[in-house]
Amino acid sequence: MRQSQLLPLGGLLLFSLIPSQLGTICEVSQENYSCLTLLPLLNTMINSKYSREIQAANVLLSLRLVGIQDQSLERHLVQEVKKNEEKKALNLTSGQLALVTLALGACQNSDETITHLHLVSKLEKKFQEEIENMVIHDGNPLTNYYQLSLDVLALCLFNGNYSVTEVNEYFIPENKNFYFGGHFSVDTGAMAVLALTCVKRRIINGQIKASEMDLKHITNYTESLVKKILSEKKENGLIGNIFSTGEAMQALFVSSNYYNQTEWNCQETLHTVLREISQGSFRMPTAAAQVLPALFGKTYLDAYNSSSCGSGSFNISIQEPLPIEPNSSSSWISVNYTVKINETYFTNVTVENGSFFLDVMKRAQEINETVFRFTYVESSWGPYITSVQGLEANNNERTYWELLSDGKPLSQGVGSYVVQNGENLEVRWSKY
Ligand code: B12
Repeated sequence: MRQSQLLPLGGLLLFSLIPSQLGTICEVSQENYSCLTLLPLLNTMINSKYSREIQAANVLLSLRLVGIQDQSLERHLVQEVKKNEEKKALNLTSGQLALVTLALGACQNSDETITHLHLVSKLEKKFQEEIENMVIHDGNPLTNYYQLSLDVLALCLFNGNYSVTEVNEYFIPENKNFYFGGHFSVDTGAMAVLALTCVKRRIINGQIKASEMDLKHITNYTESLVKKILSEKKENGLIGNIFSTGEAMQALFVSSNYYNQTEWNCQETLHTVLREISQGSFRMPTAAAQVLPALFGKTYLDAYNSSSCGSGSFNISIQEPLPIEPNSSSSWISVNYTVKINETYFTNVTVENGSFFLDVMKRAQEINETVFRFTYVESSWGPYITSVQGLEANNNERTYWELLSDGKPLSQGVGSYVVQNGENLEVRWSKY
């Protein structure tokens, strides 16, 4: 354990956990938190230097916002992001390109890199393609509204072109794209609040033109989205679930005019998030990257220049991941696995204790290729199931493969959900 190298950062964390610019909304007392609380989170992100591009963009954006610098990590991430952008810019979805733009442009005094790579003008086109797809396909974007919000946010922060009237037309809070299976998506709503807040600030500062009516709509939509976010607040302070809470906090930080202080106890939320961190809930780099800015009182809106980001006057040491000890005394568990389309296909499989959902699917596929064959793509959250029995998920039709355990939807993917003995796992053909 090389903790001595990490102690200076601990000091930094104690200091930074007081989000000064948030006034009375979210004051954190120093005594409540150990200086080592955030180290697992940072280690996850910093050790993600070998990870995929969109993960890299998420991590780079987050570290830059809070002002944590590690030169070699930063170089690696910038290279990764650029390599991806140069090689297959056309393959990036709009939101991926927006994240790349945000990450490379974040906290820099000049936006040289993003200008050089023409990222903003490419993003303008991608955003238009999303709108065109909605016109043709019954209001369904190529991707989703989380990504459209990322698009508007990046275009707004880095002076791209977009139509305020178009934003108003599509970001009505009742739009179906804010809901999955009829349930409001906190992550999506939070990202939209950040985007709309950016646009509103630009209008008020006279940086873009808009009618009185447009401004009024933006204000009303933001207010309504904030209400919906707050209505997803749980008893323990989480908003939505543990993975949406960081971005929901960002949205609430920038929209404090729209609710009164009794409606949200920020300290309670923060306390629960910090407890979850110590319990290892944020082992995925993307999860860690999405929650970190809020813990430092930062939001994606701070990315527009260096003065609004963390100070950046400190360095951190990378703690290499500990080698995983081979499990010599492995035991076996038995789980039930079902694929449900119209019919139900069932099998029982035996896997090693500590296996992931993905291991169960692979084992079932070995048992019966015809019934249990499946495909997946790697994403920033790990493997995403795209087809089972050759039946492909389709955004134009809002279809996907839903993961469930004992009939309840899981809040993790097949690559990170650890299965238990006797569990009833299901992959269900669903509409969102
Ligand atoms: C949109 C969305 C969906 C859409 C994706 C299709 C579409 N139209 O785009 C739908 C509704 C189908 C969906 C499904 C699921 N989702 Co989802 N989704 C999101 C959301 C809101 C935005 C993703 C995005 O576009 N990111 C931005 C782009 C730039 O990044 P990207 O990596 O290129 O995005 C792709 C992947 O994120 C992928 N994806 C979406 N969800 C998930 C979930 C997992 C586990 C994986 C591996 C990939 C993945 O789809 C994106 C578009 O291609 C995020 C919220 C968030 N905070 O990130 C949740 C989120 C990623 N989803 C989540 C979950 C749990 C799921 C499901 C496992 C739910 C379930 N019980 O079935 C399934 C995935 C099952 C599978 N087939 O493998 C969690 C993941 C948490 C975790 N620790 O793993 C998140 C963080 C929401 C939350 N707060 O709980 N999702």
